[in-house]
Order: sequence, then structure tokens, then C-alpha cells
Amino acid sequence: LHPTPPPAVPTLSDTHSCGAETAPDGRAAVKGGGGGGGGGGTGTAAAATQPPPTSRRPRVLLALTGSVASLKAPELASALAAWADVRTIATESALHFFAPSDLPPAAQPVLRDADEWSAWAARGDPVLHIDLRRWADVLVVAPLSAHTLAKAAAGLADGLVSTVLRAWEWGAKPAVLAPAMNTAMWAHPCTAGQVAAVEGFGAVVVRPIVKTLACGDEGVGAMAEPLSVSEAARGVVLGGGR
Ligand code: PCO
Repeated sequence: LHPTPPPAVPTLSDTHSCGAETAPDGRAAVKGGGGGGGGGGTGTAAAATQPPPTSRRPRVLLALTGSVASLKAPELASALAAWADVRTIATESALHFFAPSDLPPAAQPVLRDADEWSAWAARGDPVLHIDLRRWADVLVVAPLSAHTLAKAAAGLADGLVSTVLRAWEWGAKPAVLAPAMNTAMWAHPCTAGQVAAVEGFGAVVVRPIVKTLACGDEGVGAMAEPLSVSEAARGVVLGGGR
């Protein structure tokens, strides 16, 4: 754990900018955008998305959740910052696995639940999860923990990351989700339906890959490689649709 004081909340006008589905070549298999999958879902929310104006860089809202794959946060944030302006949010559990100061400066500060409350005191004050939603062209939740996947599928909203997910303009703005969890959790009977649910909303799900996991198990459940996640996000945001 790397405890950090809550960072100052920047204004959004700042311009700092149930089974293995790994592709045969070992790269992450990508599904989503209403195409079903994750256990036979039949997604329906494949509305067209607007690409960002070409006069500015794409804007990625990176959300980190409580999977050990949050160890990869610095690598993923760097990959995204190479082509996009990045803002970063994290659950409290995610912060067990990386230090915000390890992220590239372009992906700092890391906003967390406390920032939602400190940003708001009275009517008219900014509502952080809404302002972040408005700012972003694409949401990237990587890693998406088993818990946050379940909350997203059910529409639960009890923190900064889950309120962004609940407030997301599904169908109008793309979202890329990269689940990561133990193999048995991925294989749990509840997972396929939850993946199908978020794909039904319109999410692109970058499937976990086979690796030796943090607990020593070997199997599907590791987060797709950061570059694969970054490329999936770049594809959906610059492609202007899914
Ligand atoms: C924990 N869960 C996991 C799933 C996520 N793991 C991963 C990789 C890392 C090492 O390459 C940890 C990034 O295994 O994404 O391990 C209990 S088994």
C-alpha cells in the first residue's frame, strides 16, 4: 500500500493535457460493442460514437480497480499518454497495487473517492464523476476487478469509479473494459452474464489472458497486455464507433 494524501482536484478546463478466450497468438481477444460474447450475451447498444475533434488529442479517462493487475498502471498509463490526454481515477483497493507517483506526470493526479466529496460542498459546485464523463472521449477501466465488473453490470454506484460507470453515456461514448481476476473467479457462473451485460451497454471487453497469476495459479485471468488495452482504446476512439 502506498498511502497518499488526496491530490488537489484539477479543474476540467485544465488542458494538460467462463473460459480462456486468448487469441492463438497469445494476444488478448477483443469483443464487444453489442456483439455478444462473454457467455452468449446479445448486446444491443451499438450506437455510433462521435470521434473527438481532430484539433486536439483524444481524451482518455483511465480507471484502475482492485485487481493485482493494477501493478501494471504505470505501463498502461504511459501507453495511453503516448497518444492521448489522460486523466486517472482509482478505487481505494487499486491503490494497494501502485503508487500514484509512479505514473507518468501526464497521467497524474490520481483522483479517488475522497476527491468526489471534497470537490462538492454546495449546489452549483462541480460533480466530479459527471465532469470527468463530460471531459472524456473514451473510458478505459483496466484492470476491471471482479467486484467492479459485478457493480457495473448491476448499475451499483458507490464510489468515483462506479459512479462514472453508472453515469457513462453508453452508446454515445465508447468504453473499453479489461477484466482481471483469478481463473476460478473468471470461470464463476456469474461472470459470463455480467460480461454480456456490459457488452449489452456497448462496452468493448478486452478479454483476460492466460498467465501465471499473482497467487501462483496458471490460467486465464491476467489482464491483457497494456499495449493491447491501449490499442483497443485507440481503435474505438479514433475509429469513431465500434
Ligand atoms: C489474483 N489475480 C490475478 C489476476 C491479475 N493478474 C495479472 C498478472 C500480473 C502479473 O503479470 C499480476 C499483472 O498475473 O494480470 O493475478 C489472484 S490469483
